[in-house]
Formats: sequence, structure tokens, C-alpha cells
Amino acid sequence: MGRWTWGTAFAVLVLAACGGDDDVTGAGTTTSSSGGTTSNTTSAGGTGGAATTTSTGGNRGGGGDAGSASVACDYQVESGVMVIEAEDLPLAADWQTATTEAGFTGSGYIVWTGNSQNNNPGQGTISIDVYVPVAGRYRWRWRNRIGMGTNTTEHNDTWLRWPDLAVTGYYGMKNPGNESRRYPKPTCDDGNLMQMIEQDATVASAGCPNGSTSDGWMKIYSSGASDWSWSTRTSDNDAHNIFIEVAQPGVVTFEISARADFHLIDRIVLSEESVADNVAEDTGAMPTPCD
Ligand SMILES: [Ca+2]
Repeated sequence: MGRWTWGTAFAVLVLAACGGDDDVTGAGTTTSSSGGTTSNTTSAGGTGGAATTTSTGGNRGGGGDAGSASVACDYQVESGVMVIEAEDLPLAADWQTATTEAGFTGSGYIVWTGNSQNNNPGQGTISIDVYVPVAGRYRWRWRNRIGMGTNTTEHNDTWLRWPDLAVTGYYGMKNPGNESRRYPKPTCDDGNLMQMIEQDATVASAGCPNGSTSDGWMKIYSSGASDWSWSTRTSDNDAHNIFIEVAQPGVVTFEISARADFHLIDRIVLSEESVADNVAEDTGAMPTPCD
């Protein structure tokens, strides 16, 4: 086992020389393509290698003046946390506000009352601009529950997309330190890009989530949410929490669109990764609209 002979060495050398495109040299060349596909309205893109957890925008000059939001935005991250009461969102199509299920925060919650859109993201899209004053990795979660019946795998999901982040800037993650990451399609179909991400020392695995995803959208579901819960996940039967990477301070947009009917969303939080759960999930925290 593992014995190194001239024969195997020769074979490896030949393979490396002949089939190089999916070996080390090939993977290296994909780096620039990830930067190149960055479609960021506020950045020059090139450095957008947001694949790392330590995407410290910290060395970007400009001295971290957080919170000077003379920027056009709907909500903002304040002291590391953005809070939205879902019922305050500009609702589209068959989204409605409701108050039937007790225990919500603010003045209610939202519910999709149209047909389910299990394979059809982009229906009833709600688009929100968020000012993020500090670059880094942020966790997304919402307070939600099923709104019909007792089967917690039904009426438990809604689509989420971040259209102007780098293609590697939005994913599901579990096992911090030895991360499994699940990116939306079509990003996750790019095998070379996934391989490049796996070269990050903190990432063990990168690929597609189980279940439906398309055009940058991922299905975000709750587990066991027969009552209000912060369970916010992607990848069926393989729960990954939801993260974004923001390469530099500025405004980023998220989009929510309908998937399951009777999925109730009460409150939405985006928080810096370092923010403790009990802070992010403090239902007494006030919403953080832009001024
Ligand atoms: Ca609410």
C-alpha cells in the first residue's frame, strides 16, 4: 500500500503531462474564471474570490466606517445584524399578511396563498436591497413555521436568491472548520469551480444541494417547525445552514419567491457569522430599515 515505485511515478508524470486539465494545473486556471463571472453591481469584481471564509475586506483601505448609510437601501446591517419583520416587506402577487397563528413578532407574518411553485422559482418575487457595512460572511435565517396540517415536511419552504453576489457568494454550509458547502445551480454544476473551492483548507466538500435548485435559487426549508422556529436550511435530508459572503461593503440584494403554500415567515435576520445565535434570534430586537 502506498508503495512508490518508478512505475507509478512514471504513470503519474505521464498523466499529469497528458491529461492536465483536471489536475492541479487545470484547477489553478479556473481561479480567474470565478472572478470573471462575478456580477456585482458595486464592485470591480476581479478580487471577488469569495470562496474563502476569510474573505477579509479588511485590507481594502477605506477604514471601516460602518453605518454611514447615505446609500439607497431598504434594510441595513447594524452592529452585525439585519432584522426584518416579514409583514413589512412589499408583498407581491399572492403573498398576504396574517395574524392567525399566535406567537409571531411585530404585527404578523407573511404567507403564500397561491399555488405551490415547487419547480418554478421567481413567482411572487420580493426584492430587497440590504446595506452591508462590513465585508465578510453572514448567516441568513428566518423565523418560520408550517401553516397547515402536522406534516412538518410540507408547507415548509420558500425560494431565496442573491442575484448580485459573486456566484460563489451564496451557499448552504454545515460542519464549520471542515465545511460542506452546497451552492445553487448552475454554479454547483461547474465541477472545476467546485474542485477549486475544495482546495480551501476549511472546505471538505462543495457541490449541489439535494432537491430542487435552479437559476441561482435555492429552496430554503424548515425542519420540525410545527411551531415558530429558526430552522432555516437547504439540501434535503442533509441540513445545511444558509450563508452569504460579501466581498466588500455595499448594497446587496436578496430575492424571495414563492414555493410552498402555507409556509409562514415571521421575521428575517442576516447576521455576521461571529454573532451568537441568541443575539441573532432575539425576538426583542428592533427591525433595521435604512433611514
Ligand atoms: Ca413578524
